[in-house]
Amino acid sequence: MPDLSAFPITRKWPAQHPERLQLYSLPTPNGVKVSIMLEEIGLPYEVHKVAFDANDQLSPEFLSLNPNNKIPAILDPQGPGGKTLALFESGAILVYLAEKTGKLIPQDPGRRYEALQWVMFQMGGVGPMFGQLGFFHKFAGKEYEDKRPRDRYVAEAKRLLGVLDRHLEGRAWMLGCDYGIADIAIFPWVRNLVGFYGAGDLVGFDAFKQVRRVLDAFVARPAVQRGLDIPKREG
Ligand SMILES: N[C@@H](CCC(=O)N[C@@H](CS)C(=O)NCC(=O)O)C(=O)O
Repeated sequence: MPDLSAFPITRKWPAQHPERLQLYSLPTPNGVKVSIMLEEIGLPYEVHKVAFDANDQLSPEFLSLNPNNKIPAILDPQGPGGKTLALFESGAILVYLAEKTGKLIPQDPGRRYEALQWVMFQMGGVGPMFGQLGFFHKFAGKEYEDKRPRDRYVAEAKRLLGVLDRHLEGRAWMLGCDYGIADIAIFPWVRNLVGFYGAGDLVGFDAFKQVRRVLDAFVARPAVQRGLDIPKREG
């Protein structure tokens, strides 16, 4: 049985199954990337809720695993070389899990870089830009009189949706026939933009027909449905 006691995070969130991968998360667009991935690949894991309303992400125990105070983060007791691996940043976790299991990433080296390219596109573009749009449209930033910051992120979100829409023309998923980590990185953010942020009209989402088609196919996957609610919301 692996001993995780050297990891201070396990003092606040004790592992009931220390032999399993430990996930520290919430069902946000970054959090669900990892729960969806784990549901898709069928790797046993134990999930721990990091409650933002209690500022759990700022606790010393959480910061010991991710000094950047953001979910998701993992501890994998069966990491490389049989050692426990602590990891944060959802993109890095997706790549790690895909390579660990040989699932949802192409084995062909060129295609593998294509998958990484789209994961980076999400991490550096879609996530940060849609996130800022959410701030200026739904959260505190909506009170700002000056609408230029909001409009800047609306324009950038539209541009990114256009890139995706043109790329998805004639493709089932980001890499064509092969569903994988690029889709798992991107589509929780698209869903959040039109769902939780309620920004569909603002970005003219109806015009992005290919993005809509793939979003619908993504959300219809049983593993995605399960992953979107992990850890379970209360009520
Ligand atoms: N680049 C990071 C971003 C993670 C991130 O922004 N997580 C948000 C939730 S979606 C968070 O933990 N926010 C808490 C905070 O900022 O205090 C990743 O992809 O893992």
